[in-house]
Amino acid sequence: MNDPHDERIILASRAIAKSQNPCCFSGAGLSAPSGVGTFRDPGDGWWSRHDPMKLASPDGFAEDPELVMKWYAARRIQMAHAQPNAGHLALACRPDIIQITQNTDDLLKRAGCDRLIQLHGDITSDRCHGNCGHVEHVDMSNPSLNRYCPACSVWGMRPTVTWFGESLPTAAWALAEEATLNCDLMLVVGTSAVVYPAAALIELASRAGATIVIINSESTAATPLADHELIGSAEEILPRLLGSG
Ligand code: BJW
Repeated sequence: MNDPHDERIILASRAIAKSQNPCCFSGAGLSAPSGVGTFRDPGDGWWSRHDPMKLASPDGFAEDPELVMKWYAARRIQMAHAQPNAGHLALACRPDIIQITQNTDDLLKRAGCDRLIQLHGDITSDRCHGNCGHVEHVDMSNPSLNRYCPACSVWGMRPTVTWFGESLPTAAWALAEEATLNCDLMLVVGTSAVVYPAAALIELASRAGATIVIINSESTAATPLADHELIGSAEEILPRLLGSG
């Protein structure tokens, strides 16, 4: 008897093969098999152990900058030891797929994805919180902790990522909206789809008529929008779906 999971993968593969203009919208679940922590997985997600507003908001940084930078240092060291997994590599084998990611790690980049839009910034650099524009590359295996901005002396340097209450990087958002409106199929990989405005891209793609293919270890807030939903690990499903495994 045919495995219904295999049949679902075959049907979704056919939709991808027919697509002229595919894009991929990803989240922390894509990097989870590489050993990078997710935010909302019960038990081991960061937000099930810590208050997100204390670690990922301007108010949290103002209140306890040492706590915030220590948390980022721990994540950066975790990422420095991580390698792209089979999911990242399968996506990199398809340069026609524009990558829109909420992930701030560099695993898609290291896998070889060139058409990459990072909606929540890039954890591999720090920028001046005072907005003088100074940016510094971070040694991910030995990240710096709190320091004043060396360019304008304002307190202090912080990760070049988007925190709660902050606007998304304007250029990245514009590119993501354009890619979403132009795509005829969107892969939605490893995201709980609860953080806005990023999650609104799935609704935008769906309303514009794109086929939505979700790959996630469980159902999510985006499930009602799915034309194809494949429940399982991204590193196992993506290579099969994209013909590289
Ligand atoms: C697997 C797997 C495997 C595991 N295989 N799958 C409209 C409505 C409601 C609220 C708002 C709204 N508009 C704005 C808001 C407020 C807020 C928001 O959305 N809050 C909601 C959470 C309630 N949004 C914002 O504040 C945003 N800014 C903004 O809107 O600016 C305008 C504004 C200005 C002023 C005032 C108000 C608004 C900014 C959002 C910033 C998000 N920042 C973070 C942390 C920083 C980045 C970093 O340090 O790296 O970004 S939070 C965190 O969530 C991170 C992620 O990018 C983001 C999304 O998480 P993601 O990727 O979906 O991960 P998880 O953990 O949630 O899900 C993982 C999934 O994978 C799970 O489903 C697993 O099952 C699955 N999985 N292993 C496949 N192997």
